[in-house]
Amino acid sequence: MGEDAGRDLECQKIMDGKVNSGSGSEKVVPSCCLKARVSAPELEAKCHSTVVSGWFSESQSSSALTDKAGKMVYFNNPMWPGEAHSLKVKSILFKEKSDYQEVLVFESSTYGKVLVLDGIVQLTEKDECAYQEMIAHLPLCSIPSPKTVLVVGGGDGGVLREISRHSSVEHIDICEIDKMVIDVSKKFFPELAVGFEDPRVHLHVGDAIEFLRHVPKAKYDAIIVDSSDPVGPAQELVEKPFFETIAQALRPGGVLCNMAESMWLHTHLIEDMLSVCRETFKGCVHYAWTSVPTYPSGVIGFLLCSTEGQPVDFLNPINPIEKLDGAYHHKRELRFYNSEMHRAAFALPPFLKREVRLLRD
Ligand code: SPD
Repeated sequence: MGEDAGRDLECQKIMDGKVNSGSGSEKVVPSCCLKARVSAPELEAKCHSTVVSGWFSESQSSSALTDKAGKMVYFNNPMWPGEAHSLKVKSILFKEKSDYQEVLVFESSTYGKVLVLDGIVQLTEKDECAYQEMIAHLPLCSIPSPKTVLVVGGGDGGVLREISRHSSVEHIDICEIDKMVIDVSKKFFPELAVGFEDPRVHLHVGDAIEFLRHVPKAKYDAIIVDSSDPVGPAQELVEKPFFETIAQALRPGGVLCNMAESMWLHTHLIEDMLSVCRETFKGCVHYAWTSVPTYPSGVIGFLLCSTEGQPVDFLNPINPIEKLDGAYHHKRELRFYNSEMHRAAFALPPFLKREVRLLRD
C-alpha cells in the first residue's frame, strides 16, 4: 500500500472512531474520548487555519481526504468531529508559525478581532469577557483575600487583566510557553494585554510543568490554568502528574480553576479530569460553566478544586466582587461576571449529571 493510501486509511479509522489499542487490535472510542485519540498518530496531521472564500472555519484541516466513493472528506478537529464553526473574515492581520503552533489574528465582521492557535479560536473581542472574567473570579471570589496567584498559559493577558481587579493580590506569576502569543496580544489585543502592565505581574516564558517543578511548596493561594485545548503544547495539562504538581504548589485551602472543555462534546474528558482531581485535591472539586458563543458548542467549563485545609464553598462567593472597590474602579467595566453569575455557573443540567457519574449529587 502506498504512503498516501495508508495515511488515508488511518484517517478514515479515526473518523470512524477506531484507534489502534497498542496490542494490535482496534477498539472503538466514543467521539469525545480525547485521551484515546490524543495517542493516535493521525493527530500529527495537525489542524491549520483555513480561510476559504472569506470565511474562517474552525478547524478544517488544510488537507482533504477521499472516501471510498472518491468524494472529498474534510478531516476536522478530532475534539469536535462533524462540526466546524465559521466566522466571516474582514481581513487577515497576522499569520505566522511560532516554535509551538500556528498563530493567526483576523478581523471578523461581527466579533471584532479573533486570536486563533493551530486553527482553534482562543478568543474574540466580543465574547472574551465571558471566559476571562469567569475563569479568574470564580476562584478568586471563593477565598478571602487572595494574595499570591499563578496563571498557567493565558499569554494574551486577559486573565491578568481580571486578576488585577483584586487589590488584595500582591504577587502574580504567569507562565506562558509561547512568546509569540504575548507579542501578538500586545500588538493586536491591547484591551487584554493591558494585564501585563500591572506591576504585580511576573512573566515567565517557558514550560509550565518545568516551572512548577521549581516552585516552593504551598506558594500560591490560587492557580488558574488558562490553557488551549489538550492537543499540541497543552496536552500534558490534563494529566495526573500536572495536577499533582499544582496541588503541591497550593497552600492548604488554596484553589485551582482549570479550563475543562464543553459539556456537550467532552463528557469523557470531563469525567477523566474530575476523577484525577478528586484523587489529587482533598478539599473539594466542582464543575462550573459559562457561555462563549465562539467556542465549539457555545459553552466551556471549569474545574474548581481546593486543597485540604480551610474549607472552600465555591458555590457561594465569600469574597464577593460587588464588595471589591478595585473591581469596579478599573480601566474596564465588568461585562459578564457578578455574584449571581458565579452561583449560576455551578447549576448543571440533568443530562450532564447522568453522563458524568462524578457529577451526580
Ligand atoms: N476551545 C478553545 C479553548 C480556549 C481556552 N483558552 C482561551 C485563552 C483565552 N485567554
